[in-house]
Amino acid sequence: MYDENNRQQEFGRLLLEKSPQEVHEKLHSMAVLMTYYRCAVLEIETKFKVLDAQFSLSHERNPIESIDTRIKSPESIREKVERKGLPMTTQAIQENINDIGGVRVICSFLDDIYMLCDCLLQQDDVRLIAIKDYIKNPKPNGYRSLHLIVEIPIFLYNEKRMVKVEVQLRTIAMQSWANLEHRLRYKKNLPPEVLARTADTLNECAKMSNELDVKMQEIRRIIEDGQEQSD
Ligand code: 0O2
Repeated sequence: MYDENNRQQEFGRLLLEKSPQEVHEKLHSMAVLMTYYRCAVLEIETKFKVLDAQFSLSHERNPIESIDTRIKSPESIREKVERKGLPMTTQAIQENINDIGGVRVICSFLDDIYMLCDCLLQQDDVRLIAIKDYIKNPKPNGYRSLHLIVEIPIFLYNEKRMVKVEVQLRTIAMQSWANLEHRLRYKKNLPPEVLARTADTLNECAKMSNELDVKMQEIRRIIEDGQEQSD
């Protein structure tokens, strides 16, 4: 880990050494890196689309409501690199920032989240780096979602590269809560008293959205059981 001194030295050195050629090279290497993440995100998105299509053929229903993909913005990468006290180099970024490529999968039901997670992790080109289960262990503010950091190969014309992608799996109810919370409070630097005044209600809403997920799951189980009996 770089400390503040190292970081300042690095910035100083860059300023002194910076020539148009160097700036061009730095920008180019960053653009190349972002292309790798874009390819990896495409690969993961396709894997989920394939699972959804296959599941819809065999079970006549789609476990996935929608898939969003994103590449972290340069400002957001810089903010995270600085927060972690790292140098702004492509190597440090690749080794330490795991969520540059992001895939968010919105599922119909709670069970679908874990089913899709298992299906993805069973694939032999997918390596699990980390898992955070904010569904079983919600964040103190109520945030729920299943987060995976996975590494997959991308095949370029002259090489194979391993690239990390963050996958977030959540239900429609979790997505609605997270969207609104993101808009209202997430990283907003609000005064502590405002955070305190809204915390309980926000948590209550998270619990209600969890109840909704559990009840909808139960309704689906009853319907599926009923269908099996009538077949
Ligand atoms: P944005 O704006 O959505 O891109 P780490 O990567 O382990 O060093 P980090 O990034 O805090 O630490 O990991 P974590 O906890 O897994 O969170 C990553 C992402 O989850 C966030 O990305 C959000 O998308 C989402 N998230 C986490 N906590 C919350 C929350 O309390 N509310 C909402 N709405 N979303 C949350 P970014 O890059 O922080 O933000």
